Amino acid sequence: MHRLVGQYDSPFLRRVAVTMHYYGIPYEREVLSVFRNADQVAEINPLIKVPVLFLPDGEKIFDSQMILDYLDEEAGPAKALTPEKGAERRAVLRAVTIGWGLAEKSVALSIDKNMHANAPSLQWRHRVRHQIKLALDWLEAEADPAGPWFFGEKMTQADITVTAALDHLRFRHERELDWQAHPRLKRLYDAALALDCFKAVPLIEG
Ligand SMILES: N[C@@H](CCC(=O)N[C@@H](CS)C(=O)NCC(=O)O)C(=O)O
Repeated sequence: MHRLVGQYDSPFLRRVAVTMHYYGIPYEREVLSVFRNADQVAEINPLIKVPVLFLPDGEKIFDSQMILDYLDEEAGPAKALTPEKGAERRAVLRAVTIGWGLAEKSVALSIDKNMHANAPSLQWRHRVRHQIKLALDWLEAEADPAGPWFFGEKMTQADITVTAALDHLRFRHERELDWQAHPRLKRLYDAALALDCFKAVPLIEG
């Protein structure tokens, strides 16, 4: 059995877990917090980061993008949510990178609010909020106008990653979201959250 280390409130872990449900790859989870259980996480990953995926034979993979790469290989090219090669692959990865980066900025803002509450760098916080806005605007402009998914009729990893990032933003920093300005993102977000693979991985602190 695969073992996935981390909490569902991590957008990085969540996009991995949703993808595993989508591919029908079962896993058990080890719920460790990178803050409360930092020593245990450090024994697993020297960067003290999640997600980490243990394969059934004990091999481990760090970082959500590396894990998705492995999962795509397991699923095979016909089912993989990231095309195997060429311009189509690069287009999906381009959108995934901005969605993944959006998640990174949303998490950075949470860490800043929790850990630097007494000494905030307003300049840095302003920069992160600006990066979040620009990423949202870019995703909105690039998403297929007719939808329902980022690339039209076919769901890809871009939809899962962007939805995991948007849901983290909604959960932690709702003020940063302006759904009226981003109707294409709202449509794909609603469509993705209605899928069984997303329902199986609720955004909870644990
Ligand atoms: N690039 C990594 C980022 C993972 C990441 O930053 N995870 C957060 C949890 S949401 C974490 O472990 N933060 C602890 C830290 O960076 O100190 C990935 O995509 O997996």
